[in-house]
Amino acid sequence: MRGRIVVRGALPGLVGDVNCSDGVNAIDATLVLQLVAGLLDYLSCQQNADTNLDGTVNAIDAAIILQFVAGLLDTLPP
Ligand SMILES: [Ca+2]
Repeated sequence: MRGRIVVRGALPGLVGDVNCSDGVNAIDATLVLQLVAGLLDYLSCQQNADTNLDGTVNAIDAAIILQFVAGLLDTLPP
């Protein structure tokens, strides 16, 4: 589309919502694991994947999402 610049990943989003669904659930954890395993090249809202804000996306972030979904964590980031 001419004359239009779309910048994805620059807007702040809901931490843990890696598929831009406006919610955080086990699907987000699954997507993070698929990214880490190399099954996916990127996530729709990958900027929300670093749930512990340590600068990397790994299985720990998926575990944190699941802990949040299970009610073990009150907030994301924890
Ligand atoms: Ca992280």
